[in-house]
Amino acid sequence: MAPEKNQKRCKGVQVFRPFVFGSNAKLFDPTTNPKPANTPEDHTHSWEVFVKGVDDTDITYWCKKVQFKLHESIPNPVRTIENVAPGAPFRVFETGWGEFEIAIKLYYVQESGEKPQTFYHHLRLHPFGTTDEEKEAMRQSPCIKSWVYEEQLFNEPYDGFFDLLTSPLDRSKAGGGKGGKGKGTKVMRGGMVGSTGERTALLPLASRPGQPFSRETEKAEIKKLQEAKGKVDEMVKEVQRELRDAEEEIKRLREEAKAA
Ligand code: SLL
Repeated sequence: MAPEKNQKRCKGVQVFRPFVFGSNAKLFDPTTNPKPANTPEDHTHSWEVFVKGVDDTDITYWCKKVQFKLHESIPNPVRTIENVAPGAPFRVFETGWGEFEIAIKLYYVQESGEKPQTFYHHLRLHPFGTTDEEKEAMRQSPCIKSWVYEEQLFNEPYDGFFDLLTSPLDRSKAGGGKGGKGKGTKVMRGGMVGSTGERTALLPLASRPGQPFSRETEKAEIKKLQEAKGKVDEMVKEVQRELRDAEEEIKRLREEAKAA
């Protein structure tokens, strides 16, 4: 939808807002995760798919609603979630037996003038990972989590939307309920004061249980990438050495053949 009349775009400005999407799944188990009444016989797991802010920050000032398109075998597969409280996730709970691709469509607030955007999440019910250790750790865990950190970019936003993006949360609407103070406020590990429902593009300094994305994990990821790059550079050098040796060998053989 178009923003209000006479609005100009902020030239050369790009605003990003981090968010997380993904799924959590649990195997039914009589003691730890009992099957709710009336769950079909063949359903083996309960699961949820969600879109939310990092560390429960607010995304509702730019994301108005989220549509989750589930597998056609599920009753009413298109689920639209809106009117969530700042800091609360957009999410759908379900039960089932199989993994599939979920189409997630983000609808932006009217002020943005942005068209909806779709991306995909593969619902995971079973342990996965690239290494045996990763898979084993998941096997031990009571919940199969498949979470993705993402950044929403707003390129040259309209003036009004830029103001909305960059103005602080109206405390009266904060997650803490009436008055907005108190319940929603927490001190994050690492010394930052944050609030459930806060509007921010900052990542928390450190991770905490259930909140894996932080500057700490970002640093660890960068280190892993740098190490991998170091290894690739080394492999490239090795191949270049082999190539040089092979070229020298060809040259030597050619000269030998010429002399013969
Ligand atoms: C598979 N391609 O074969 C996938 C399909 C479908 C999952 C998975 C049904 C839930 C319901 C359900 O779990 N479908 O009956 O409500 O693995």
